[in-house]
Amino acid sequence: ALGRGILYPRESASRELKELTGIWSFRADFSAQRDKGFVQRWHQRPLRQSGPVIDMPVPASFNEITQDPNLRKYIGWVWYEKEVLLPRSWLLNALNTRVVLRVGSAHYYTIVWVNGVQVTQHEGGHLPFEADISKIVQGSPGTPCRITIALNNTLTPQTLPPGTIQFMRDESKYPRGYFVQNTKFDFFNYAGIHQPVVLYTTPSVYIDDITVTTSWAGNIGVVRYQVLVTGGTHYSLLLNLHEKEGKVVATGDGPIGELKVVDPKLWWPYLMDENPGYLYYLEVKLSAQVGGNLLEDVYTLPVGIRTVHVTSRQFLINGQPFYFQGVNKHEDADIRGKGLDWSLIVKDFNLLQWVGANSFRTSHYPYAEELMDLCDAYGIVVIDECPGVGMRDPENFGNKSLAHHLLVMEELIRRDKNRPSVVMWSVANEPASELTAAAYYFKTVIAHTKAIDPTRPVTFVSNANYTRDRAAPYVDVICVNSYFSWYHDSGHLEVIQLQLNTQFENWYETYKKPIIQSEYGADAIAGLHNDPPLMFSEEYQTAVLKEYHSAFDKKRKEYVIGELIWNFADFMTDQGSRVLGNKKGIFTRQRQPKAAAFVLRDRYWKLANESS
Ligand code: BDP
Repeated sequence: ALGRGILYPRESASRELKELTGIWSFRADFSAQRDKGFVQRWHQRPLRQSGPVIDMPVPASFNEITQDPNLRKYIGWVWYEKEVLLPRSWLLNALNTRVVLRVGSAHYYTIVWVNGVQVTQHEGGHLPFEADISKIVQGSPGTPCRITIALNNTLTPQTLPPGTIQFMRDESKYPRGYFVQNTKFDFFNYAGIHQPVVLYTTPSVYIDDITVTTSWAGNIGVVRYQVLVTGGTHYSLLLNLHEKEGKVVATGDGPIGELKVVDPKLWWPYLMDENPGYLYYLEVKLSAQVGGNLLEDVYTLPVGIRTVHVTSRQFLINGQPFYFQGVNKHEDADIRGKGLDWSLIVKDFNLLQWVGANSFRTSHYPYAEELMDLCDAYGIVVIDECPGVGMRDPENFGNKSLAHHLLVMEELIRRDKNRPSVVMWSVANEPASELTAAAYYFKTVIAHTKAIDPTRPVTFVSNANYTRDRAAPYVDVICVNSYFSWYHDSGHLEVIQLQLNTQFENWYETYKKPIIQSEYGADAIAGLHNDPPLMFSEEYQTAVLKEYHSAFDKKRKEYVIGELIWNFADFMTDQGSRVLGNKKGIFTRQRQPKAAAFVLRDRYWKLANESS
């Protein structure tokens, strides 16, 4: 277990926050071994003194910011740096202030220095990490705080997602030392500091983590809480649960307890209630005595009261059958790549609501906390997926991969465990689950996930044959992807209903578990038309969708519990067989609707009206 928390940094009466969003200095290490930065110790002096630096926005992927094709496809170490001045009150250790540096996410392997001293390192993109830097910055008040972040986007068979580096040694064909990164997943391996870097303060005795689980019975809602305090042992805790406008509905004290709410307003998904995504706020107040001083720490956590259960045929939220009418997304957009972008986030929520989607899967990695917050607030249900994608080779199922996979699940659950929107964990997408090694591997990953979070079902997304899938026995919900009349029987729309029906029946008869169609779709290049429908035209994409929908409707009232279109929007991939990326979006990459978006919109609103 990780032993400590990673609460989202929020300002409060006891906590200040400084966002380091904006322009950082940047230098990619183009030396043959990519090791010049370490040999020359670039972190020891300001980066600009090491050689030429360029301006780089944070958060953003670095790949598409400049006109340099070599930076777009760069593999290896890149260096970022920012100098900041800290307020005097942060620097006087007499005030028992703790200064923390937090990176929302950086892809992939990251080392962080402050004023030349290494403060942390982290493996894996998408998830946050932090370091207490008080000792370093408080030693030298008045000097700027120089934050250096080196990150390496190289993927190996043991990373998540995995990849391989291939050296091209034939010097009659490739320049000396030439290498490429190969991956088996279908999106561009954007890299950089993708989510905000912040500095924040807490008192030296502080609220380190909060875990809540919720339930309700009759007219009583129950919020069970556990608070982890770090930095001291003599403290007291007071808690209250209040409504947005401040009305307190329950109070408690101590690190573990239960709050009871009379006539609770439950957290309901979008379209299931007039007021979806209802949140209460759990305010935790810590008081501690440190050397004659009274310290106080305050942290407020949004809480939604809801339950999740899975039966052999249904997915129940608050005891009501829930049908996932949703999408798969990517963190992907022009210019910024996978970097957090508020305009894009809010636009995407508007589009989700417009299309009538009540849910999405975070294909194929965890998404930004800022976006997850809106899922909680709008009632958009989330299947929270880890970066287990492109695991197609036996080397991806060894002990080292497994140990890392378990750690990633711990980090993901630690970050998202309190979110009412998250109703299920997905531990992988389309792994080679027919391999012998996959059986033990996924049995272990799924058991570990359930041990850390016993409150949520667990799945992974399969595209294996139902008779040969060795991981499916361990999941609560079967998630299957299929591309009938696309990758198989290309152009033959008439096979879809038959094949989909067979697929559903085979899986259900084998496992007696509810099934989500976790991907289906077809590429369409916006503006390309052909009737009769031909592949890549908007007409073909809509025709594929309609065939799938007819088949869903036959099994929907039985055990098919959801449909997630592939994909919400067009997105960038590696170069190869794709035309400037994957075009299976119902929206373009710029978020304009294709004909398929209107088809899905009609369907989703019809389903919503049927069930209300
Ligand atoms: C599925 C993958 C997804 C791809 C999609 C496709 O899960 O990442 O983008 O196919 O080929 O197999 O469009």
